[in-house]
Amino acid sequence: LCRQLPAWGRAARHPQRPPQPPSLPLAPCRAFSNNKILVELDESSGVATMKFKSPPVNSLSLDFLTEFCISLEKLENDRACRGVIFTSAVPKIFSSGLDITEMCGKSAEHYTEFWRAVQELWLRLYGSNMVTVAAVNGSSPAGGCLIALSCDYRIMVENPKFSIGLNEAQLGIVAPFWFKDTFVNVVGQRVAESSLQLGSLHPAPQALKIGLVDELVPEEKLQEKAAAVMAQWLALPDHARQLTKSMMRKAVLDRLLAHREEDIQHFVGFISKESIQKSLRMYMEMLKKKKS
Ligand code: CO8
Repeated sequence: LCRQLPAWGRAARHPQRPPQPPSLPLAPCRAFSNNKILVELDESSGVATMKFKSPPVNSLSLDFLTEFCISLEKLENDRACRGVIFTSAVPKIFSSGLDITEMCGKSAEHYTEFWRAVQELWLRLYGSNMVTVAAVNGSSPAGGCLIALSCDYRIMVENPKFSIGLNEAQLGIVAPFWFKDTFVNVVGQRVAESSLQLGSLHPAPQALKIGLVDELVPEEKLQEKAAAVMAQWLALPDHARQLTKSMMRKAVLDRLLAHREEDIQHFVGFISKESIQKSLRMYMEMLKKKKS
């Protein structure tokens, strides 16, 4: 792909890099992996794939969040990388959202560290200079939905059994303002308002209808489609795309940056309440009962 791009396409993000002559051999694919995330970077296209591999449900534990942020930072600083596709290596699940066990029965210090890591993930992903595409190959509630919403483009497998949405209200908790802002920026005020109040999880066809995802594809076409979308986005000059993205997202990012400590305090106070702890315990029990 990089060979086909005009010189400005690749050079813009890193003006010091000279345009690649067409006769260069294709660069190899580099991979790095830690416990919960696998990253493969195809240097010839400049596209990395980040695969979540934390069974059973890719829940966003503190370890997962930390690995995610480190991986994203590595790619952001890698001159060979211009775009990232996010997908899951766990069948039927993209991500089950924040790991509820991280929010139950822990200390205020733990909640503080956990919430800072959640903020960090969003700040890095929503503010990324790279093109970000979510290839949603399974259910994606709450924090999983936030990851998809924070990308530039969302493609979901057309299976109506897979659902996506910010369902926090169903757990008796409230999506923070920056989850809400990200959601509104994708689906608009009216849809976000009802969807958030009802804690709706939208089956894939409905998610497409309300604009929560950009398109649906059969599972076997997902990676191919994600690569095609990525190529389309990467065909533009990086600097123009990046400045436009920043113009669209800056106000929302700045809002959290300006209130980050307050937001942590709010989360810790809220999640530490006995009534909220009780709701979360009941929800976890409900998940377990559902199985038996
Ligand atoms: N955290 C921790 N454990 C989880 C989570 C989770 N989010 N989701 C599932 N699990 C566990 C289950 O309890 C179960 O554990 P075990 O095997 O020990 O019984 C195991 O993972 C497998 O789960 P299921 O059997 O339910 O797997 P299924 O394949 O049938 O279903 C689903 C997968 C659809 C993902 C289903 O598990 C589900 O709906 N999970 C709950 C998802 C959810 O509601 N997440 C919301 C998390 S909250 C969040 O992300 C934002 C919070 C913002 C906080 C704001 C506060 C101010």
